[in-house]
Amino acid sequence: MNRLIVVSNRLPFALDSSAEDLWTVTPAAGGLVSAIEPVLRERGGTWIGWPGIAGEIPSGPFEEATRNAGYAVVTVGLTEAERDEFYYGYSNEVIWPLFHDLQNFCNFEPAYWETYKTVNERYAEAIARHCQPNDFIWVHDYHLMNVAQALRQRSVRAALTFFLHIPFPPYDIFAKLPQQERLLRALLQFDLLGFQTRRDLHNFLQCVQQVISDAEVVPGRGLQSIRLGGRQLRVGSFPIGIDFQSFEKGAASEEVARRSKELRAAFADCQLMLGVDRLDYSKGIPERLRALRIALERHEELRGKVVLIQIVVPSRVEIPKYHEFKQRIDRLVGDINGRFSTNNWLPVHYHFRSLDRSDLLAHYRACEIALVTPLKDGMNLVAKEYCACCIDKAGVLILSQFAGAAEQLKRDALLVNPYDSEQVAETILKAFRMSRRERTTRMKRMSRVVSSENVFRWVDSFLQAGSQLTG
Ligand code: ADQ
Repeated sequence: MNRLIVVSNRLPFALDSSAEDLWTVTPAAGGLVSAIEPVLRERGGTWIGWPGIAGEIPSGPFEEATRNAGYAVVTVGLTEAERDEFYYGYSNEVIWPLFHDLQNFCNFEPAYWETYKTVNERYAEAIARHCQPNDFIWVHDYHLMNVAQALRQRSVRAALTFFLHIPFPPYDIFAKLPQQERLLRALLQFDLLGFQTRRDLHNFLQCVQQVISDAEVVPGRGLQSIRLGGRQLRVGSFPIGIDFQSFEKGAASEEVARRSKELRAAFADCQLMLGVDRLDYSKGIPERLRALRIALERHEELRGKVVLIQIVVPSRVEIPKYHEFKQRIDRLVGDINGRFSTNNWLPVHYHFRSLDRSDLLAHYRACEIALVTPLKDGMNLVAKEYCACCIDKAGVLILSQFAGAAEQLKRDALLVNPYDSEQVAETILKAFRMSRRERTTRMKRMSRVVSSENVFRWVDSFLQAGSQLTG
C-alpha cells in the first residue's frame, strides 16, 4: 500500500494565540478528518496544510500537539498579504462565488491570481520535500487547483489526485474567469480528478471540451478519461458522505435525548423547522426567510404553529461583504418577528454562533422539518446529518435542487428551487401537513442511502480509483 499524503488549505489542527507567546492548538473534528485520519495512520502518511494563522509559525507548540497524531503534520506558512490575496482574494472572492454561479459577487483582481500561484507553489514545495516516488498524493479543494502544475515543474512523479468539494460551474459561467484556460490546464496536470456529483463532472468535461482544443474526452462507464499531450488522466464523481454511525449513535445518546426533549418542551404545540448554515451568501438564508414570510402571510394555519430555528455559524466575518450580509439576515428576522409574533409565539429563533456537537445533534433530533436551501452547494452535509440524527424517522427534509445532496436524495426529500420563494413557501406548508406515515416512509429511505453512501465509502472509492493509476 502506498503512503498517503493529504494536502488541504487548512490542517486538521488550528493554531491560535490568546496572548503573546501563549499558543493553543485545537484539533478539528469534522467528518473529513475522522474519515481520513484512520487511513493515514494505517498506511502511514503526512497531512500538509496551513494552521490558520498568518505570519511565522512557532514550531514548538505545534510539534508537541501533533506528536501523537499517528501521522506526520507539515505546516505551510502564509504572510498576512498572502492570506489576504490567496485565501480571502482568489479563493474566496473569485473561485468561491463563481463556482457557486454567483458571478456578481466576484472580484477579478489580477493580483489575486499571482498570489494564488505563489502560494500553490509553496504547497507544492512542501509536498516535493516530503514525498517519495510511490506516494499517493491527495490534494483537496479549490484553494489548491494549481498544485499539480507546480509539482510537474519540479518533476515530481508520484500519482497526483485532487478532489473538489465545491461545485464546478457550467461553461457559460466558467467562461467569465480571466484565467479559465490556465486553470483548466493546471487541473489537467493531476492524474485523477474527483467531483461531488455527476452534474459537476458533466460541467467540467463541457468546459474542457470548449476551452482546451487539444484535449480529448474518452467516455467510460465509471471513470472517464481525458487524453492530453501524450498523457491520460481519469475523472469521476465521488459524492462525499458523513460518518453516519457516529451521528446516529450520538443522537441516540441520553444527553442528546434530554436536550432534544427540553428543546421540544420549550415550543409545545409547534412544529420546529431547522436551518443550520455557515454565514455565507451561497447558503440561501435571506431567500429562505423571505419564503417563510410568504408562508406566514398566506397560510394562517401556520401562525402560532411553526417555529424556524435558524442557526448561523460565524464565518469569514472579517470580510465587509459578509458583515453586510449578516445585517441583511438580522433585518429580515426582525421584520418577520415584528410582523407576526404574538405574546406567546415568536416565528424565528435566530442564533448567530457555533453549537457544540451535542447541541447540534439535539437540534437535528428535535426538529420535525429541516430547511436546507442553498443557492448552490457541492454536497451539503447538514442535509445528511439531519437524516442520520432523525431517531424517530419522522423528519421532513426540504432540500434545494442545487445542493449536491439532491442527486442522492431527490426521491424522498421535498426538492425546491431556493430562488422561488413562493414555491418554498408552499413546500413549507406541504411539509407541515405531511402525514406521519409519509414522513416515515421517506425518511427511512433517505437514512438508508446516507448510511450506505457514508464517508468511509467515499474515501475507499476515491483511493480505489487512484490505485488504478499506479496499479
Ligand atoms: P461547507 O460549505 O462548510 O462545506 P456543509 O457541507 O454543509 O458545508 O458542512 C458544514 C459542516 O459544519 C457540517 O458538518 C455541520 O455539522 C457543521 N456545522 C454546521 N453548523 C454548525 C454549528 N452551528 N455548530 C457546529 N457545527 C456546525 C464544503 C462544501 C459543501 C460540502 C463540504 C464537504 O461547501 O458543499 O458538502 O465541503 O465536501
